[in-house]
Amino acid sequence: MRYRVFLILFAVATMIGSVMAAEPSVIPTPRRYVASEGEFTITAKCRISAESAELCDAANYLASHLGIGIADKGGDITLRVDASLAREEYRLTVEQDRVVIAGGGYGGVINGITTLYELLPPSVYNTLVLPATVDCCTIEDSPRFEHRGFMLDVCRTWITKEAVMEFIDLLAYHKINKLRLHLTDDEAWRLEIKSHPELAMVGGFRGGDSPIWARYGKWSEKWGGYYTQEDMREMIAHARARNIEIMPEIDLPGHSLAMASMHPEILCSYKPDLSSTFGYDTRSAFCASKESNYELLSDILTEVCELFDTEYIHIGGDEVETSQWKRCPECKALMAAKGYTAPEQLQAYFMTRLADILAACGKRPAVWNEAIDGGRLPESTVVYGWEGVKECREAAARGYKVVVMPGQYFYFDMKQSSHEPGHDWAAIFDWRKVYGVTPAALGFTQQEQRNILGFEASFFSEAYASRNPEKPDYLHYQTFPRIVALSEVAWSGSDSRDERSFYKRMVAHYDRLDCMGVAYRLMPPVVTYENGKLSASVDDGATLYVHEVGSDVWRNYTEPITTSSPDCYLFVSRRGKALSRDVAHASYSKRLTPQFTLSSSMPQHPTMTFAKAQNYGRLARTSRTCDVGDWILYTFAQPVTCRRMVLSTGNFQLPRFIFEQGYAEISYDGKTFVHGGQLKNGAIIIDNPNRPIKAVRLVCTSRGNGDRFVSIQPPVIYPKHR
Ligand code: TNX
Repeated sequence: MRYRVFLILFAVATMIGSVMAAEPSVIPTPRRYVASEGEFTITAKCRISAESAELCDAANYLASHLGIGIADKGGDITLRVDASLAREEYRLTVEQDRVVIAGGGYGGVINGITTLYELLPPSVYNTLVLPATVDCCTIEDSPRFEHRGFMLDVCRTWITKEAVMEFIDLLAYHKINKLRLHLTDDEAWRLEIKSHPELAMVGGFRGGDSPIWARYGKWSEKWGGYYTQEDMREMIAHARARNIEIMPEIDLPGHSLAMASMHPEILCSYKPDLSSTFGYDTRSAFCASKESNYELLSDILTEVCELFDTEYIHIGGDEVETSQWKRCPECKALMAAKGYTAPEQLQAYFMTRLADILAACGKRPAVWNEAIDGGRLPESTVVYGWEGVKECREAAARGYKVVVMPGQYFYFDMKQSSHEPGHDWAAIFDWRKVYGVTPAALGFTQQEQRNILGFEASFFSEAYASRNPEKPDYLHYQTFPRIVALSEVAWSGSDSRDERSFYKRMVAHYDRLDCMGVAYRLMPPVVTYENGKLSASVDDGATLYVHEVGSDVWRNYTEPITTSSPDCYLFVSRRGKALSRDVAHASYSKRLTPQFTLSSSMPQHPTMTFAKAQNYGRLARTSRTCDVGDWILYTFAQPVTCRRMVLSTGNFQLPRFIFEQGYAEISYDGKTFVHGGQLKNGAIIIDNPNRPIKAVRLVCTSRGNGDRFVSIQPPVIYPKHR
């Protein structure tokens, strides 16, 4: 009897199972998903039709992914605007004989299309294999936030139009609807301005004979590029078809070294002491008192306003070196005349002048959070909070609309773990931290939450230029799957989080990322060592590889390794273009910190002294830039036996403030030195020295580095393997 009941239950369960497929793993999670019976089959004969002309681009977009044609009417897949829905809301109905995607506006329809892609086999992201089936269902969905943004720094690293458009495709697949292009900075001016053509034609390139100093690993030739207005129109249209608005950022009044290198007349009118830089003027802020500056910026911003169809134009406002204004006689006079006591007030004045220019063009200002420190900007200003949650909350409390993007959650140029590339000034974090974000979890009060427009992540690209930007790999590695988590938290309404179940869904999503061709980051393999056996594992369907120290091959890892030297193996996992960082037993990354003294032909900085590096703490600095023949000497108290020693000039993670050219000399006895190789990006890696090292000297062979000092990092020294 019991057995029969069981059989009946089992039969019922399988029937339900065969009729209603399991809820597919759509990211971001839709508000409502209802499964129904049967499936819809897309064949080569199927047609798409748009019910109104405004949906033509959407129909083309869908057709290009499904590989089927478009019909004027009566298509098997219908796109519709339904005025009863909110602008970005959609209802996707899949029945056995038809599919209807209804959206409140163009964006809603695209959101429905994006979800349909996720219901299909992942080959939809390159060439969909037909026939393809979709399980019948109804999905009703709308975003939590109207602003789901991403910021791309195309200045530090030049990113071509084509590469940006490919990246836009990836953002669109994740329902990101704003792309801010950071178009100007100290290192470049990337947008054609017809009234001042030199800005992009000269300012788009650095190094070589450009007035803009080479930086970040691109030293030997003139390097860069820019977008013509025609290019930009193409990018805007490409993005708009995918429900993404491209917002320009012209970063003012600071971060303007590129502009100042071309037009020194924008700078404050005092004579700076340029002896520490051999004459190179590193001042980067527009003078706030020169009327001619506002005329120039009016020309520029007016063109920008004409080119972009956005309601807002981002005018920067971050990290202004106000020390320049404090020294400028005219800025001082202006401050006195206005009764200002702090330079922040002068910045508020500057930003307000720009806001007036924008208003004359019918646009509103968007600014980084520091811009509101010195006084009230127009009420319609949107504040982008990057420094921290505190700054975001303050802006919201003061009544500004806020885009929440604190660096410690949303700067995807940050490292994902301590031994990976990237910056670390804000935090070291992977997708899990992004996934944990909710306004409440960040501490926003109910009142403050009403002013949150949404979330934005960013990719600042200082560290990309030296890593083969001709390929998207580094950009992808830093941003995916963090963007997958951003997509979820910026879209989905719920404040509850379940990291394990989201991870499962994300791993299912990896199949899609593979088909999109994304070189995303995999979670590091877990490596354990027990009873003389070293083993590694992954839980994401990736393949594991192992590398034995001393050999140069990576082989498939298939079974635990019996060894007494666990520190002699490195593991990495890969799937598609994705990869993990390499992982070893903890003993592998141990470092040595032998006592040493630092000396140099350049005097040390008064506060960032050589002792800072000697203590293996933070950076040391010199008090002037470097010249041909300048040197830095590391003398170890005892000769050091090691497998690798890395000596770097420049800031952590960044080839900047370095010896741009030079070589290393090694001494084993502290008296005689032998050649130890050329510096690369200001650093030398000494691998497997055959004798203990007593001293190393870095010698500079180029004049200047575009800055006022050289930074010196503590040595990084790895012990020999057993
Ligand atoms: C801070 S974000 C900056 C950028 C850097 C970034 C690197 C912001 C407003 N300023 O200039 O590129 O850190 O993470």
